[in-house]
Amino acid sequence: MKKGKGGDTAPDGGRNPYKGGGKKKAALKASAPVQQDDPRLLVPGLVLVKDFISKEEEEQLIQARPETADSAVEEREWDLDLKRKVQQYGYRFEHNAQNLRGGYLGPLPDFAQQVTARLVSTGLMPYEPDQMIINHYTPGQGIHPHVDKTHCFEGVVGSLGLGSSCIMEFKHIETGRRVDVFFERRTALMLTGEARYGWTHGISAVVSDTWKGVQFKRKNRISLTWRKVILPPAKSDGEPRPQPTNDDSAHIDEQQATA
Ligand SMILES: O=C(O)CCC(=O)C(=O)O
Repeated sequence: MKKGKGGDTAPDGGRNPYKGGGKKKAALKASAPVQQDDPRLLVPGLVLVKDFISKEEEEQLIQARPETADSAVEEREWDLDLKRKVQQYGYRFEHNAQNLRGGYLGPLPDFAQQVTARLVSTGLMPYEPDQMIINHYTPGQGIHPHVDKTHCFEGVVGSLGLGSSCIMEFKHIETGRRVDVFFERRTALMLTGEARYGWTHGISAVVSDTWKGVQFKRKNRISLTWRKVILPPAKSDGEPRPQPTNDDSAHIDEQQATA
């Protein structure tokens, strides 16, 4: 896609339906982060739904009860190629190549079916997500600031944190303005509009977070992130779109561990 003027392309060159920025990146340095109870006022397009799932649902997503035949996150195989453990469902995002050429792995997992359906039925997700990444962070692990690839994923991205709360750091791409958001466990966090396209989000690799003067020790944290892919158009030479595959052999460069 050709780069347009006035902010109609995203920072990574993908499509950006949000046209909110100035023409040039401001040379401002990031100031001290702002912490506020209602971050929606500071990061337009950010939606937080506290207690989106119950404690019981949280437990069952992480670990299935032995008396049930269900599986859960911890019973599935982890991809160990990144600094943190990862599972992917739906279309596989290749972290090293930053594309969806990894193919189609199969439908989103049964254990997350109920929560996935809730995201859609509540209108938080305006379409059926078909890609999910599950990240496992031990204390001291994080994810570097990034914008989810705009040429790969549609305009709404949803995440849910299990097992531990953390601070998610937002940084406005053009002004460097930083806003810290307390991302409480069991909260659904939706990136839409400006929050999706005009700000990076990341989680510092620390063992504790301080929120309003109170220190919180990180525990193991698992996050579920739902996205809808933008499939590349079928090529005129007949090369097919990503197809079901179990090829798990892609090398992943840790430095490029963007989402
Ligand atoms: O762990 C999280 O809550 C965020 C994950 C994320 O940003 C991603 O996988 O792109």
